[in-house]
Amino acid sequence: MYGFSSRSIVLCLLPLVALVFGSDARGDTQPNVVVVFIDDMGWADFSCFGNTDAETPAIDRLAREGIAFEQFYVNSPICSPSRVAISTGQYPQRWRITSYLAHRQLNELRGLAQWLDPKAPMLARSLKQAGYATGHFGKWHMGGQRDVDEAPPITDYGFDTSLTNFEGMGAKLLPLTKTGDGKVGKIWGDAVRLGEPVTWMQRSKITRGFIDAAIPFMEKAEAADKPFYVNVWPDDVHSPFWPPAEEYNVAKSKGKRGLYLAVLETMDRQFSKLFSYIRDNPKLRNNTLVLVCSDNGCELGAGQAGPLKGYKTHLFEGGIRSPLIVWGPGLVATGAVGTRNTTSVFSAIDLTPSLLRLAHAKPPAGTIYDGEDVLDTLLGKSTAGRQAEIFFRRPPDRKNYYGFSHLPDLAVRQGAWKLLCDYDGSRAQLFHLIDDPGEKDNLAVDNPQVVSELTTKLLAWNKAIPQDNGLELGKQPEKKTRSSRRRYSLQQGDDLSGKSAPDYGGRSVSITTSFDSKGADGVILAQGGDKQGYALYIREGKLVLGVRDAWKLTEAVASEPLTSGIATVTATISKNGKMQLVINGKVAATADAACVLTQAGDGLQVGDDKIKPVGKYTSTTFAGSISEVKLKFD
Ligand SMILES: [Ca+2]
Ligand SMILES: [Ca+2]
Repeated sequence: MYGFSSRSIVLCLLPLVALVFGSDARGDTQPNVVVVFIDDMGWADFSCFGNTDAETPAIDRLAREGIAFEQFYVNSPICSPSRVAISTGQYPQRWRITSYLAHRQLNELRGLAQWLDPKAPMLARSLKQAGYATGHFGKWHMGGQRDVDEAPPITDYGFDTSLTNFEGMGAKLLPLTKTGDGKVGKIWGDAVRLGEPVTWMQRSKITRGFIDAAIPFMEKAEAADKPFYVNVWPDDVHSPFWPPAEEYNVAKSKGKRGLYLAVLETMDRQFSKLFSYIRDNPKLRNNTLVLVCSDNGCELGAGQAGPLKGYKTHLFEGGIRSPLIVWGPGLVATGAVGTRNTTSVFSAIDLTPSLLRLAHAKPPAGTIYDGEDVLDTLLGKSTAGRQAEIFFRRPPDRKNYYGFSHLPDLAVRQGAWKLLCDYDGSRAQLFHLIDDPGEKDNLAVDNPQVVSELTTKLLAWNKAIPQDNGLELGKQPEKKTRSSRRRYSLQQGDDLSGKSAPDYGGRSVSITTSFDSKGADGVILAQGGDKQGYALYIREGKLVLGVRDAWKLTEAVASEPLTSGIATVTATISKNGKMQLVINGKVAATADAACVLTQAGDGLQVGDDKIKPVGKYTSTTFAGSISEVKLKFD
């Protein structure tokens, strides 16, 4: 038990949790389990967690009829690793998934696996082996996204069936967007390559789409007299924010947060269908456990974390603490219904061993979970937290983020204490989270013994698990002063990255080049990635000038294919985003990106586009010959 009332904590010397299950007697009943894992929602975003700017009545009702946990953690402040933790009961570092999975090259750069190894001890597989019908409905993001299109299907991870979004293999729902003026668009269309069938739906209805697939799955399991384990993991409330078109204009007038809150309320309304389906069916009502939490903290300017410091990607509480609601009228202790648990400290890795006991299921032979069985606490029969500390490591690519710089690399929560430090134990910060949940008052200097003992444990944990490239990527760059260089003369194969990349933010761009495509598609020049940047490329024989701004790609596409021989081209982007393509002295295309260019992290390449792609290419590396490229920024 944790002694929250006392600061004299016992630093227990338990090894990194060793919870090996023996054989469990199979019980008479195996409750159904539904896990709702929301994307990027802040700790204080449900109205029952203090949001006064929006209403979440469906979720609030679950909390009133169940238990709301205030000291629950996820095991990473970012998508993919948090998903691995809740799915396996193990720290995600063990599986080398420590930041969001992206393009192959970017995954390699950060020292990540390309996808979760299907050998991981998936909760789903253990439940399936115990007789459960298992279904995953929603965002996956544990492999199969961007150009990584040969990841294993979700059904290789212990699920009987799956329906996902743009970050997973197999059947999927992809989003249509609609603004207040009725303008319809599509996003993430590239994800079609990750598997079909694809159903295009309004972005604001996709959560309902997942629920509409989950309910028949549950009905079928019921009809077959099988217990079910169902994940409903919405894209909501992750950006970009697309509330229903009829709400769009009003929400947008309130800025990013207005759009976010409209998405949050829309999600809650959609979930009421799922919760009502379970609540109103007497057979399900008393034999189903529903858990609701968020995969990581909120995006800056969107959600909120109440008193907690920091955002998504940070190891501060705002990045890793999540609301948790547990509902199950036939399972939760009667006296605990409608209560708030403000003291029990545990985390997403603890759910796997807990749910296995609930289900009378066994882990794979030889599995050692980092998680502990806290089932009695989930059901309101105990207030014990996990015994061992909870350890955290930051995503390798998030040393500086959201205006925070030089962020700590590691963190540990033990009892009331939280320690954050760098990989080598330096720059320790120590907070007493009961007195100071906002991590304002660093008590490290006054508590050298606690700092020493927690640092030792934290470094030992970090040393024992696989590393990523966080140390290298987190090295502080020398203070970057804006480059005054405005003219560049470049050759095919040039790669200007890091400090040598041209500074184009807020400037106009002029590209003058001559090349012979020899009939090949490919990139003439690209700077940036799929969030910000610009590129000149040949696609299906036609020259294209592309500008990315906040993920949105605007293209000026030449109406006619290039003729054979050398082409002389001038491509310009004005300071306010007006684009023009001139081929052999004739204006071939214009477009308006309606933006001011923003400097991107990715560098500039001639004849290629490395890391993340700016444009939509049929071929990235250019097989033709580029005789020269002149770049000018004003
Ligand atoms: Ca997320
Ligand atoms: Ca790039």
